[in-house]
Amino acid sequence: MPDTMVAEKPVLRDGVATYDAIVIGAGISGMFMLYRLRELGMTARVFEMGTDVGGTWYWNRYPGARFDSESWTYGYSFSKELMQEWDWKEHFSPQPDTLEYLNYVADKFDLRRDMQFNSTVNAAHWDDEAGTWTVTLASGQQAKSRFLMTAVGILSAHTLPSIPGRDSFKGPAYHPARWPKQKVDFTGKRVGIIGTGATAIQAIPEIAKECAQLTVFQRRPNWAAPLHNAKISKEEMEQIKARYDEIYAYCASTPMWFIHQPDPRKTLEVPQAEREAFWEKLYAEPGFGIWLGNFRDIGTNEEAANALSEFIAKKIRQRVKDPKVAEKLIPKDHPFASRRVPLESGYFEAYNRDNVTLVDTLKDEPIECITPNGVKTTKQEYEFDILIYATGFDGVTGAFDRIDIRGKNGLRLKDAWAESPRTYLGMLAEDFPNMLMVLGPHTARGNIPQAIEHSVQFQTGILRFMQEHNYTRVETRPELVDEWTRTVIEAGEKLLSSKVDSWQTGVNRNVEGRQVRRVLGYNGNGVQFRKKTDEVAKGGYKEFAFR
Ligand code: NA7
Repeated sequence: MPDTMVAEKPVLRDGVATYDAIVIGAGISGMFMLYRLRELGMTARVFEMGTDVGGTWYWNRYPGARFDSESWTYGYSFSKELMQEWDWKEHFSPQPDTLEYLNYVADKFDLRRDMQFNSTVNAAHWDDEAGTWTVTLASGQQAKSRFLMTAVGILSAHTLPSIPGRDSFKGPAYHPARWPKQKVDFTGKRVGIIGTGATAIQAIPEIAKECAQLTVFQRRPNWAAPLHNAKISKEEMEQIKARYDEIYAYCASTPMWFIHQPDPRKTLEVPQAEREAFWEKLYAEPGFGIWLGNFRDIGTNEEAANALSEFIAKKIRQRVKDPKVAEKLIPKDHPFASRRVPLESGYFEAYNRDNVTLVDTLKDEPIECITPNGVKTTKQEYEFDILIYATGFDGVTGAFDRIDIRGKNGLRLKDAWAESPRTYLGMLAEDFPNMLMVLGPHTARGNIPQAIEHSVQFQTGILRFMQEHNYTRVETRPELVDEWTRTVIEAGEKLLSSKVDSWQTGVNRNVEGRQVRRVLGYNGNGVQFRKKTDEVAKGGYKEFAFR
């Protein structure tokens, strides 16, 4: 067994702390990765930009932030004890409860002792001769390791809008992913919010309740459906706990690892009245059923998707009193479910309030600039006390791009992936030895914590295999990277979502070089993905090259 894989304390080499593994990020991924690395007897250091654990749930503290996936499918499943100890309070957990849960996990497994906070990783460079990664923090501190684990999240690189004068606003301006820890008081305030994605759709109804006036600047509307959240009673939680094995096994048997299974029927084969009744039922149910439990072809057949879109549009028209506002809120450029569907709690009703105004910046009033007082459109200047840029993220690859990651021969990851990521199973990137990516591009996602657990299990399986065989280096095989990249691209081709601009297709007009669609995830069936990774593991990881 190589010495670096049994040490209990970091070794000092040339005055630099050297670990078996360095993990970037202390969110759901980094926390579980650390737990597993310890099980393998490896020394590890987690570097985290924030001041504590939680990742997405640490940063996104904006009003209304919560899961729109069922809480009881979204926790860790690696510890039965933890599952039995933790009581979810709501079916769709609000951010403060989720952060409390992650703190509970960190305390229970004493994770913080191997974590360093306030530590932004600026660079990670591979030394091919030494077989080590050197990580440099923003502070200049360096550390070395044999393995580099990226646990950087798929929606962590937030982006501000590229609008002239953006920084000139004299009041407080917030991005929801950098929301302050102390409560923002909206009482009596005039608030402007730019963006109408999943984040804004959660935040708008909450802010509207508190502020004097809320003006929403919408570029393109998004489809959304009701969340139908509810509290979980003690008895209900006991029943959930008794069924955890069944719940998680069921999730693993669905294409996206959620509790929702697509209906095997094709939309247009079902008589219209029956179809509408089915949609009524899904619309009235909690969670992603309307998206993931719908007819199996809504994501691939345009006619089917249009029929469903018409049904949802009817709902919006019923819920929004002013027909002109309702029409503005109905997307016309993409069908329902072709972008990630936000689930909402009173979003459409918020526009029935006297203190909420919708500004259509695409057709009616393009934004010209941000001014010291607010937002200036082609028609008028709006004055605000608080401005919110709910303008999203540079999805999936954005967090990688922000770190100067260099592999063999000084190759920059950002350059290597300029056109398309190149990975095997999304776990390892070509030419980046010993860099294991939790939720890297081209991997299966769906239910994020379940995808994380699967990814970490697979990767720590590789590490265990290496320990058993005295290997110190793992790499991809180029021909299999070609094959996997083709598989991923082909799996996305038939999807309507591939034809629509969104963070999922890698488009973000606020980021240079992000105007062209790319395939960023494996959009095939998650069950097949599990089968594939299980086969690779059982077959002795022959698809990877070891030394
Ligand atoms: P999204 O879903 O990417 O939404 C960002 C929103 O911001 C979207 O409505 C954009 O309009 C809008 N936007 C972005 N830049 C601008 C500029 N420059 N001017 C006007 N409007 C702009 O991000 P979210 O944070 O809401 O959600 C991200 C994910 O988090 C979500 O999918 C869930 O998985 C959780 P556009 O549509 O581009 O016209």
